[in-house]
Amino acid sequence: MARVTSVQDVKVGVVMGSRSDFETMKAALDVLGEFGVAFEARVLSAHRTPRLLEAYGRRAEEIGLRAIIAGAGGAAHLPGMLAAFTRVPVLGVPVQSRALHGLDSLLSIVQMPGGVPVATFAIGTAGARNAALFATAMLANEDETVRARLNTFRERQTAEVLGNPFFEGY
Ligand code: RP5
Repeated sequence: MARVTSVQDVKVGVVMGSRSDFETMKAALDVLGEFGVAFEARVLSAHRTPRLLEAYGRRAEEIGLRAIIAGAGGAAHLPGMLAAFTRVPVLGVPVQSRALHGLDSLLSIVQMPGGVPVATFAIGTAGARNAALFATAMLANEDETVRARLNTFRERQTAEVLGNPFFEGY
């Protein structure tokens, strides 16, 4: 995991609406750790801790966050409300809900009114992973080390697919 020596080092904030989102959002933390991107992670709820959410949004720019990854499920207002409080780009991850399999989360996050953007990713762990890769790509624009790591990752991923054998006989 990325080592953080002071709050000023933190580049990406990862927030989730409930502890129950951790299983999904862990995928984002793993990717950031893999690329050596310094992050902070916490539970923050649009409905259960609205004042804390506002404070987090207002502080985001001040501490130099380059992106906030926000995961929530069901009536998933966390990413949108954060975007209302900060100009720091918000990357929304719809967590899979039990009742509607995450379609509710996806629509709650993606259907923002014009003027308050949230970049919305796939439902579940693929979305959490991709949100972290996206944040890493944003940081790669300003950080040579992160850029090199991302290039290596992409090359390896391609090589793995090309290295797959044909399924002979099928
Ligand atoms: C949302 O409600 C959370 O993001 C979570 O996905 C969902 C359910 O939360 P719990 O009842 O499990 O705490 O706010």
